[in-house]
Amino acid sequence: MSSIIFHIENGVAHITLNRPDKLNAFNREMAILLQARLDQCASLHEVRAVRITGMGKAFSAGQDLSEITAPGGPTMSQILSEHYNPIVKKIRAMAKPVVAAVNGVAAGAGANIALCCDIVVAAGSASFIQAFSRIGLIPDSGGTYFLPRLIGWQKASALAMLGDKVGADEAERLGMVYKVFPDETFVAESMQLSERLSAMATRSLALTKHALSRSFSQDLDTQLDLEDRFQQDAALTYDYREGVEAFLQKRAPVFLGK
Ligand code: T3D
Repeated sequence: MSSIIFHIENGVAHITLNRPDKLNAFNREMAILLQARLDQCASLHEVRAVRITGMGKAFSAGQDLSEITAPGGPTMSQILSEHYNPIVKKIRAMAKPVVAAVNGVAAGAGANIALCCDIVVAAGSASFIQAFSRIGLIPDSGGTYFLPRLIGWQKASALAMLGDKVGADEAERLGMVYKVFPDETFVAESMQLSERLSAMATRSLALTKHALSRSFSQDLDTQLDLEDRFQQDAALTYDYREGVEAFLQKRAPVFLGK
């Protein structure tokens, strides 16, 4: 069985991290396979949203710590430059919404890969741990970038330094998570949300994603100019014409992602 399970349904690419015996901890194979699947998602027109989740009771326990101590295991530099950094960059560059459906514990790089997604939803029993400080490391996989932006400097400092476990409800309250669904309905509700995104005007969602990403490093004037350019781009799409026409005809729009 592959360490990444992949299928496409109703416009959604479902990516499942599949090393349940290791709480879906990342080894080199899983990281490289995930990158290949993300590339596929980016290039296939039929994929209009991506949902990433974990098999079994965890989302991901981060780096497989047995791999780094094994003879011939990847070096620290390889782990970041060849495994996690490309994953985070591919998720952020993807011109489609990426949903992290956090089904259980998300620790270390597993937590930060979830947090770099566009929308993070969690099962009631899920939790997040910046586990790095517990083993003498610093948050990687974008943790020092996304965490303070999501929850503010103070909370980010405390969680990164103390490595405390944050339950799903607290993660929602802090702003790490968009919504928490009860365990019993989590799969259905997180799939529904992903399918809702896949039926929307894909180009407008991509432009929204990129505009929001840029907003943290630009002043207001520059951001207003960017919105002007991006809006003109969105206005050239079939989906924009369809959205306006459907509104005027008092019917539901049928967006085609073009
Ligand atoms: O060199 C580098 O490391 C650079 C890369 C950095 C990126 C990172 O992600 S660093 C952070 C790495 N992750 C961690 O430190 C988390 C380690 N895991 C835990 O703290 C706990 O397992 C959890 C809090 C995630 C879950 O706790 P619990 O009690 O639900 O499960 P458990 O009993 O600890 O784990 C279940 C099994 O999964 C167990 O194996 P066993 O005893 O049943 O054979 C455990 O060893 C294994 N496991 C859990 N996490 C990892 C792991 N095996 C390898 N690597 C793991 N990260």
